[in-house]
Amino acid sequence: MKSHNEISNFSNWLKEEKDQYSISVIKGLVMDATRKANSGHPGGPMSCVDFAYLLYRDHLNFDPNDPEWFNRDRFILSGGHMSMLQYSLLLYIGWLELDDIRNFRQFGSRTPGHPEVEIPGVECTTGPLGQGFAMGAGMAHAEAYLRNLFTSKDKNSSKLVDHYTYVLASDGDLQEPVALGSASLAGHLGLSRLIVFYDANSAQISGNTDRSDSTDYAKVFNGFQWHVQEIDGHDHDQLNNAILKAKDSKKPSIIIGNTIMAKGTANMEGDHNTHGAPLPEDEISATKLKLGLPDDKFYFPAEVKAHFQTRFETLSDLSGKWKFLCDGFRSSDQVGNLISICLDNHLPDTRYPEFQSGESLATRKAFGATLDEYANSFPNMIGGSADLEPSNYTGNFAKNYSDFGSDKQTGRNIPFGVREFPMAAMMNGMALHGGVIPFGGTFLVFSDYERPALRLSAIQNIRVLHEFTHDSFYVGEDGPTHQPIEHAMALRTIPAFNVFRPADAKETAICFRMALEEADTPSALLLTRQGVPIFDQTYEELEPGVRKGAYIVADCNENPDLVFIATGSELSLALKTADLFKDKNVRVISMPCMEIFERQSEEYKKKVIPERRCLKVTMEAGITMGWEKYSGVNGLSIGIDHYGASAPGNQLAEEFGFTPEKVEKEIRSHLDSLL
Ligand SMILES: Cc1ncc(C[n+]2csc(CCOP(=O)(O)OP(=O)(O)O)c2C)c(N)n1
Ligand SMILES: [Mg+2]
Repeated sequence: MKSHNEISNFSNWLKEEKDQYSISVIKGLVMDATRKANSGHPGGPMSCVDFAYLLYRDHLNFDPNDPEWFNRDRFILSGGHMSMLQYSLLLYIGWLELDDIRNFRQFGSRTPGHPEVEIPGVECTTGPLGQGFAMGAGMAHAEAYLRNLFTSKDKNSSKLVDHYTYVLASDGDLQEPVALGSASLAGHLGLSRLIVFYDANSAQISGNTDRSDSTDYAKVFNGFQWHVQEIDGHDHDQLNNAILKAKDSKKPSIIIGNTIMAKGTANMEGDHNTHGAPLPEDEISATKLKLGLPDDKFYFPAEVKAHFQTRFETLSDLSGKWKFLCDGFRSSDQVGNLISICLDNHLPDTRYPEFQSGESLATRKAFGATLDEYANSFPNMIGGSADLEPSNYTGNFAKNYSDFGSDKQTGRNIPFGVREFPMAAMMNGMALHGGVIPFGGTFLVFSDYERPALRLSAIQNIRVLHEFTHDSFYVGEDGPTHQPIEHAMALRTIPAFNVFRPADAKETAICFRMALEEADTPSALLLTRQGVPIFDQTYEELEPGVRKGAYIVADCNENPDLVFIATGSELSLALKTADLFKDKNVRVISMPCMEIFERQSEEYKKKVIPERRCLKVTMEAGITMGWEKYSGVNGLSIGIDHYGASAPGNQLAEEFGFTPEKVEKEIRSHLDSLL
């Protein structure tokens, strides 16, 4: 093995020797950064750096001068704990500096504990194992859809989107069901440009993987309809060949790389204790000696950087040609329009669907009608339901725009199957890829299955649209397992996540539009199974109020004695209850989105919800916790703080006190108690 003593002669080394040495330098950086931070994960990066280095050095397409170049290959480090591996490669590219590496895991640094999407060259925030894999599948889906969409308009435009998506997954990633669920779907959908390298180092935090896992992943992925290769993950020829074969495959590919934990260390190879703790100083020194590195901290010779960058000219040419091609297409009718919507993120003009005032319509049906209207002008809108298509009213969309499938990748409906968590995580990948606006539907009660991905969408500030129907005990006969209770408020506890609970069909359409316009925020629309009355007001009359998150729907002439604040189906309950209070001044407020209301000026908020003494009553068919914020001291929250029951919804409304008469009684007795 070559050593630093010979580096003055670096240009005469064989490529293989230069590569091997560059890999050793990364190992040195990983050991030094984790040691200096006194935290981090050296073992994993040292086991899969052979793959990652060769991929970046010889295969991955990117524009060295533009980390955001649209047609770049995507690389996702699903095992985000191995962040120092990715940061080292970004240092080699030049998107990070050596000082960033020295500041590993420090406040405000560009090298946080786990990769975060804001860092140039990092495609998504990873750390929660399994989700990076699923986001990779989502990115590969977005790529396949866009490639086929462009090609269908003009086959010369097929080169506008035609990249690969690489995922580096660890043992823990594959043990997570979300990875397997998305792998199953990716195989079925034929996402052929998805390439996963599995770092099978047989070690994880608590010991060797054989304590908890005896899965034959080759068999599993074969069964998932993937192209499977199993190789020695340290053998460079095998790695290069496997990557080339994977690119050629018509199926998604997994390269199972058998590797050794902490490969190259002096005395700790294979030791699971290297997973999450810096190596001891003497082990670092001994390892550097073994690898031919000087015993310096953060050693990063210019020769290594230059060797890594020899492909940069070709890469710059590639993106330059792409930009030329793209500019040429901008003036063309069809492809130009797609570029404007998908690549430049222009929201096309649309109309709201017409709804008949005075009639009753479930807001889930209003969502379906709005989706049909919008899908027309938004070719970038793709998505579907986790096998609740008839209930979610996405069936028309599926009929009009076909299922996406391995033989029809222009299809816009994604038949997710009963895979809620993979759906939500893949949607995140699609949104991060860009070019598409993903939506996904299921029952509100199953939003719990998606929750980790909802949180990750909010952390990443991305636009995903979740449709959650059957939003209260009014679901009825299916019983308590299907009746959300704590879910609306539980979703509202996720920071930077919009929860819309529209009160009628027109509010639903406006909230849908708002969710699309919130380009940096994920949204959930909570929708009724049962019919609710459609407002008399026109869209023009409603829109300014809805856009503020909460607004006065019905008011009194004088200062109100009672202020009702309601969401969704409880707005009509509030209005009917108000009619029973002829002896009081009542104001009724619709609050379709608490988060957006909170963003309004103090002046507006006080105008809508007065500070002066009056009884504030909130109404939502869910838990009351959280509503005290608006009902205040001595206020009243009408809700349900226990599980539901199996019975027709209207009967449950009687039982649970959700009729105007019962609410009136509760309010009057509350008023009495305050005397
Ligand atoms: C969902 C989730 N659960 C738990 C963790 C904590 N954690 C981080 S890495 C890891 C397992 C590490 O094993 P492996 O994936 O094989 O990585 P290696 O030790 O090979 O680097 C765990 C449990 C996590 N990051 N995400
Ligand atoms: Mg492992």
